[in-house]
Amino acid sequence: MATGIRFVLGMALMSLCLFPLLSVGNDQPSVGEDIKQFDIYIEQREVKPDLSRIVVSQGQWVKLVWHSDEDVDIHLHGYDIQRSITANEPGEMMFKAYATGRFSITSHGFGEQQGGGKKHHHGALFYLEVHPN
Ligand SMILES: [Cu+2]
Repeated sequence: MATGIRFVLGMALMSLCLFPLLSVGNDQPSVGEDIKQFDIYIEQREVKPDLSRIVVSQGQWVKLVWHSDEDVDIHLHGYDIQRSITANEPGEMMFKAYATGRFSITSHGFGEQQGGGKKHHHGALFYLEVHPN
């Protein structure tokens, strides 16, 4: 009985260990890998309903789907991912949460993107928290 359980645990641990090796250099999830999706709505330059943070576990695939009533560039700091979101068109940002920590997600210039000097909105829209397993 006990050895049976130990065997199952061993297999589970082994697959956990092998998975990162298999997915190195892959920016797409493998078939069957779980993706956590969050839909984020921006209205009048604010996230609605109010959102302070998104919490995921390390190694989790995350898909942020942005809905904005205005053109905006979104920047996930730390992971340094940027996406230009078009007004009223869902925009996706997908990544694997490989690094733990707290990362701010900011907007770079709502609409007024002429002249090269994009405005960096200093207040974060919200934070991504990646907790260790
Ligand atoms: Cu930024």
